[in-house]
Amino acid sequence: MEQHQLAKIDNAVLGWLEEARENVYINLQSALMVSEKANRKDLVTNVDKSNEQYFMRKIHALDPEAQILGEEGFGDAIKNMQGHVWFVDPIDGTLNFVKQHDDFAIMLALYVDGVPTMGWIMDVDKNLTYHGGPNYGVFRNSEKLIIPENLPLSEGLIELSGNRLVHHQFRFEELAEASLGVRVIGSAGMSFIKVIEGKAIAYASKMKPWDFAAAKVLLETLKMPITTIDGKEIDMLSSNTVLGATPAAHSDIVRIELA
Ligand code: 2AM
Ligand code: CA
Ligand code: CA
Repeated sequence: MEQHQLAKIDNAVLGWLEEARENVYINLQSALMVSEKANRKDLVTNVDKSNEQYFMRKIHALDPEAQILGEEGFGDAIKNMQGHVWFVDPIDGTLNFVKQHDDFAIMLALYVDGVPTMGWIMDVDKNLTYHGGPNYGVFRNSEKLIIPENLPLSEGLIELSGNRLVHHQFRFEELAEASLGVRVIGSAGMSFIKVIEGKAIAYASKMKPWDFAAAKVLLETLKMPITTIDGKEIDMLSSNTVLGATPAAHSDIVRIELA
């Protein structure tokens, strides 16, 4: 897609994100409606649902032919990556949203015939949106971001998932020992932001497509690899154990995981 088309889509999505953020704070003034999905740690609120429905309406109006994959099920049952495919995570880090009212994100991504094209991750509490793509650049609000320093695992902080620790996925002790330290935020989007900004050298977790779709666009644009934890290409239509990192840390971590 050409730059002016990407800019038009970017401006539209940035407007939707502002509206969705307003919806978050309006609802935080009253009691949230919280319910459990798969288990007591897997929550959904009325805001997750209303944000997703809002994005569905807006995407359909902007891009009528598109297929949309949304976490809360208001989108389409997608079988392939042909044409325009949008990914929507209406609130990422719902436990943080409910318990902390901060460290949660809203994420969208656009792929065209399987090619990562544009991604958006909004840190809702700080009102910072990380957005862009390979033919566009990566921005934090209006500020262009540069490629983070290519630090190895031994020289950086690694973001991991608390749930994966509980379930003994990853060689957690070895990664913790080999890095400068482990950080656990509780939101895939917020963890990926740390990597995008060069504050952490890697993030790894088992994730669904809407958890990693935007980050894949943004990290690859910043020349950072994002693959499965054993270094293979990600399947965009299923759960994957995903690793996004600086090139140096990526090979360090894959080596540890495959050892
Ligand atoms: P969510 O809040 O949108 O569900 C927290 O550990 C991070 O992992 C959040 O980004 C959360 O997204 C995501 N997450 C929670 N449960 C998950 C699951 N069963 N599979 C994949 N990702 C999950
Ligand atoms: Ca999520
Ligand atoms: Ca979510």
